[in-house]
Amino acid sequence: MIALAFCNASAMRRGGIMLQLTDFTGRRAAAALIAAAGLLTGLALAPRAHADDGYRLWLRYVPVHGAWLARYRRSAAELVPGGALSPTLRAARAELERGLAGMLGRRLPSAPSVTAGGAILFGTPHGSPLIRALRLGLRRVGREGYVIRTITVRGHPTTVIAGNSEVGVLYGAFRFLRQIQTRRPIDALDIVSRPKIRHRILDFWDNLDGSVERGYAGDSIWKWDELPQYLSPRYSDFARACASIGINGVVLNNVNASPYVLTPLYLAKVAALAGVLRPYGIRVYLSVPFSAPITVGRLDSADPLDAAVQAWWRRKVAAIYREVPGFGGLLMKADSEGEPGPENYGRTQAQGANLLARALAPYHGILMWRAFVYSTNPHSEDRVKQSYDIFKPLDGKFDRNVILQVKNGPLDFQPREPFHPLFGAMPKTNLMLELEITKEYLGQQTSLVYLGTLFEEALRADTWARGRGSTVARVIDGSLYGERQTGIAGVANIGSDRNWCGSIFNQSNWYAFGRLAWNPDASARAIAAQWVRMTFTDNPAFVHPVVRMMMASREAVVDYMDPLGLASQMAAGTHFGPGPWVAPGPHLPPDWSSTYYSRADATGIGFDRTASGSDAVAQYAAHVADEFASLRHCPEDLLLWFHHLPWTYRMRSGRMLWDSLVLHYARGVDEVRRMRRTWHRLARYVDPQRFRLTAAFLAIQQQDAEWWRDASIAYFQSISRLPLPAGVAPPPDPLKAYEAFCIPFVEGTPGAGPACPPDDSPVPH
Ligand code: GCW
Repeated sequence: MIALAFCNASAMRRGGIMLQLTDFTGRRAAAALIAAAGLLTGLALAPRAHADDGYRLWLRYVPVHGAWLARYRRSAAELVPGGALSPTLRAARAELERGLAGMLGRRLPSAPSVTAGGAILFGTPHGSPLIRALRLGLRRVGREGYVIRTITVRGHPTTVIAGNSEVGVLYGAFRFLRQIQTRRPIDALDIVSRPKIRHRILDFWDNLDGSVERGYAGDSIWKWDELPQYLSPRYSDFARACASIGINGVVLNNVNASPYVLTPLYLAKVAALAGVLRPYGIRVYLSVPFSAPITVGRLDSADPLDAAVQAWWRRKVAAIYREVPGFGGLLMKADSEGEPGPENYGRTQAQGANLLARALAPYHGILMWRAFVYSTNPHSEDRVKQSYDIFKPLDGKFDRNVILQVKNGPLDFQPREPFHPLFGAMPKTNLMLELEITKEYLGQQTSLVYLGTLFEEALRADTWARGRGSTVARVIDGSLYGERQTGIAGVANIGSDRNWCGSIFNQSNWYAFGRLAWNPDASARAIAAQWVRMTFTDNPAFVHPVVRMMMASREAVVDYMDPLGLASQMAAGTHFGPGPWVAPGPHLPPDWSSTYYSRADATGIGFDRTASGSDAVAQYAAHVADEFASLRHCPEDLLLWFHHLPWTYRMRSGRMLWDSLVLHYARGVDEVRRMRRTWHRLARYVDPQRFRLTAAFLAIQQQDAEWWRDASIAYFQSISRLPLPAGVAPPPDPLKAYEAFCIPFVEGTPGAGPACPPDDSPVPH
């Protein structure tokens, strides 16, 4: 059959959206035809919406119409800067001008003082005697917070946007604009806000050669070859987007760090970037390799107790601060995945961390030391226990400017993991949370997966360290143990793609990260709704179904990839697509394989982490350990993470475990189908460009989801030997076809990708 259709899943993934004439038969053809038809119907319905390439993110500032417009115009008539315009206040003014001109359709005049109703006065009490005299109670908002209040000044109703620092004012300006973007009143404001977490950081895994490890949005946005002479306008647009959600730090380079970043050649480039980001309240940080004293400093050791090594780091850090005023500090991945570390010298992680922390301390710099430390030891009984075992005994041994950066789960950013047992277990150590915004394990660039719910789940997890309510959020915002160096990091999903994140919906994950970093108690649903309003439209006929779709999207991916607490079932290396059959081999350590985690055999499936197995449950506080260890109380969505169970085990629903597993895979695919249907109904509310991109990506996601479902069912059925539950169709291809199928190149995968011999056999359905 000749049809206008998408090409096969793999080619489509790697080639982006391709419509092409191709010759094939089968289910995919039908699906693709339906997709194409849906697309055309959608386009026919679309109004004359302007093309939008997604560059403006959630800062689109499109015109307001109707009653709101008149209302807003009354309250926004002139801009009054409170005091001299520093670069930061200038950025605030520029944003207010841009946003209000876009939304209210007129350029606001600037006035030296309040002269009319509807003035917007912005500044700090330090810069403006008028703001000082207003007694806004700014002490409550700390260094970075803000107050926005409607107040009468010289008889005129005025909006005051004030903070103790200029960056607080900038944050307030964005907050004020958001009020309009989301159609909230602005004529009687009394908003008080301050961030609950001090260091709100994006970690870029960007290499100096322009590639991005686990990046699915093109190359790095940092153009090292052009720096320091040319500063792309993208840098300041990036900074605006970050400031709009309160992000105040950026680690520029990959944790698998190149030593070159510490050389004068690159430090000059770093300084240039820092200069662009500084007015937006963003500090720059660098990842560095532990071996830098050897590779860059030509010493013969990097031993943290060696005086020459200590002196080298002191000199290097001093040079960085000379070159980059306001530099934030360093990030270190040591003793992990081949990276050197203190272990090479028989020293502890704390000795390694304190080496750098002491060099940074005179400048108030921080050292973020990653807890993602493990050795791929074939004899280790349970990889997920390693980080706790290494760090827990070191509690209290780290200097005050060290923050231990802990991934949300004990394994590695899987679609679902229990919280990392270090949270709550290190009362005498600063702990920050590391989340992955880039969707390495969640479908990468094309899948629509809103991570707000995953982040929320991680933050709300209750460690029970000091009784009920000792959530991860309380650990990292310092309210549980009173740390002052609090932090949260997200591995960025930003690249050189015009739309920044590879897809429109991936932008929501950057947004959600920033909002939750500011307030870890915020609701993922409310954040999604705000994002949709600002990114697309305020029309409830669009907002509600799209928010529903986003809220269900992460569970869908869990269902079709790793249901019931399974983890790490993907293809090795690329981390894209199913690979439940991946077993340890001469070049693959056990804990990089899938079978190590599923432990599927004739007797059943799952990893026994109770006392009869690896006893990883014992790393949690007693209440949590008991819950996870008990079959009655263990959440079913983590069941196979903690228990090895017979295929015939009865779930709470009364269903057999095997049936339940299969139904989860099917449910995940069904949800993606529903997402596609929802999207196709909404064409009339979206410009054709963003509509089409999203529609095509959802079609890809459906194919990926079916591939995951079919391959996983085929594999596990070969082990369980049980029939499929009623209503579930058998996988269309034999297991060996799925096993043989291999995608050689995947964006963002380090190296050349896995060894995939060129294969001439047909792509599985
Ligand atoms: O999940 C793994 C990724 C690696 C990454 C590592 C880490 C930067 O597959 O690409 O390396 O985590 O977090 O250090």
